[in-house]
Amino acid sequence: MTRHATQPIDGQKPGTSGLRKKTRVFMQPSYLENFVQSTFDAIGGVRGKTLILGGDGRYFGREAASTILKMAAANGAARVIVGQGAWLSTPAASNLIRQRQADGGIILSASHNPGGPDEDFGVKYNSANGGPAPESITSAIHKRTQEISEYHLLDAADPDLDSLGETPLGEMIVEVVDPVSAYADLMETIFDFNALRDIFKAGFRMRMDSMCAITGPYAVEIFENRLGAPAGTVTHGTPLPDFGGMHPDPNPTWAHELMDEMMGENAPDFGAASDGDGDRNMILGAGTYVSPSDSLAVLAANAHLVPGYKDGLKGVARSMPTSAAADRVAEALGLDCFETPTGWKFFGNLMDAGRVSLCGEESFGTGSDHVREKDGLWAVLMWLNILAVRKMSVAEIMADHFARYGRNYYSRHDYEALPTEQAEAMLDDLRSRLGELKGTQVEGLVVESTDEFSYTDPVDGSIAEGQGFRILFEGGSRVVLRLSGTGTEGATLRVYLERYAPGPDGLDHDPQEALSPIIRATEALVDIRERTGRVKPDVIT
Ligand code: VG1
Ligand code: CO
Repeated sequence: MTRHATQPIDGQKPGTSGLRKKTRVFMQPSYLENFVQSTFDAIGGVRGKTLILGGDGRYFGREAASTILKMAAANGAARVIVGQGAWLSTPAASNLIRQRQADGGIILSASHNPGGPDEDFGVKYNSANGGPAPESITSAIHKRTQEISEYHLLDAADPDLDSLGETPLGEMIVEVVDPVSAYADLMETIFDFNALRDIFKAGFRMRMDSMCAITGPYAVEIFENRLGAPAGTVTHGTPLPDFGGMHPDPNPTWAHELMDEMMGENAPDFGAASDGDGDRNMILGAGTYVSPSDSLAVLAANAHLVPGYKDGLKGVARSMPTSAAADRVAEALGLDCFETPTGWKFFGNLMDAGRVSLCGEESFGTGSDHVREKDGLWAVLMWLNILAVRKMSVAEIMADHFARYGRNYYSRHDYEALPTEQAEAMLDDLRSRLGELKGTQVEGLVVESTDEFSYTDPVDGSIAEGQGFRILFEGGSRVVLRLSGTGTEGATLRVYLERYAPGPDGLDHDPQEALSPIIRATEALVDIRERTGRVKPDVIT
């Protein structure tokens, strides 16, 4: 018996990055099965296909992987390549899809959301290019979840996910691979590992906080084993089902242990952290925090120093709420610069078409066309390689960058778990007033223009509407507001604040202070605190 009758389940609509729900929701009978079968159906079935499967090691990942393998077998798949222990970081999964020329892959992760029976789980489908499925596919999946009547699942024992090698599961081959080696090999083709070995030999000190999530084994292999960094360079390096209670979101709030060390006495030269599934990164120097938007700009300006990009970049892309710091570099280098909606899936077409090689988001995501996902450890290696070549500290590189290009002061304020109706009403109200705001004087600023961001993909012409509200002030400051598409509880309002300082003066202010007129103006225009009853944001990055 491989056919199982089922009924549609409400709410299986993929968000910014796959379907994310409370783990217990995913553990309900048929919940995972419905979504996976709908995914298979929406991509025209998996008969004869090869898929990649793995996740970030969070609670329920192993069980989910077993179920998906039995479903793939019952649906006629030829082969599923799965990371040992059902582990694969998101960029490593993307790499395997491409390297093994698979038809697609399934990633089990809720990324930066906490894990455990009472926390979050997620499932995401990636296409044959290695990138997150575009909206055409995610909407087809959602549509299918609303009409599904049966799923297929092989009646078999749970497959062995721990022994490397091939085993049959029904007619299908399950191939268990080392999750780390192919990815680490790829990194060796991009970066100057000899130069990196030399700086560690000379005493360069680094701290990599893997936050008890998936990058631990990758980071130990790359930094400690292959590059010779001392043991203990990687902290929280063992992936745990509940991330040891950590919230694996690499930002100053959640990676506070690393922050304390990097801002304290005798700090290491360089610090970094990554998220649950290994696609995000935070970059720090001794006493220095690098905002993700600035990190993207620095990588764009220095990429040619890294062997993998020695011939220069094809172009740069950033998500709309990301600061324009990268645009200034692109302009100086004569590169195209694209502005996409939030979510990595919007970069795929640009990379496939060879129009960009570097992409980034303000949410601690940076990556290149070496895979089709953002890539945390890749970003760390980019920085290391640039530091090794320029022989400067992180603080010196930042000061030099700002002196050359000016500084885009930037911050994101998140108001989490708001009642959904309240948050939606607040933004609906803003939408209705948006046209009238032009010319408004508020807190010493004048509103220059407003709009709701809509994106037309330059490659396939597809349109994504309603991607966030933009209020631009005279003089180049702006605020962007949008609701998160990755949360599992109520609504999260994200407020993105930006102000440009051309220099040479005023380049080393505290960002919250530099942005305070825009923060006050936003409050006056949108009334966030009044309407939500919150006195301050939950998370400031
Ligand atoms: C957030 C970020 C977005 C990122 C997405 C997935 O989405 O803002 O930039 O691509 O998470 O990242 P949202 O809709 O909550 O703002 V990951 O590392 O969680 O896959
Ligand atoms: Co992630």
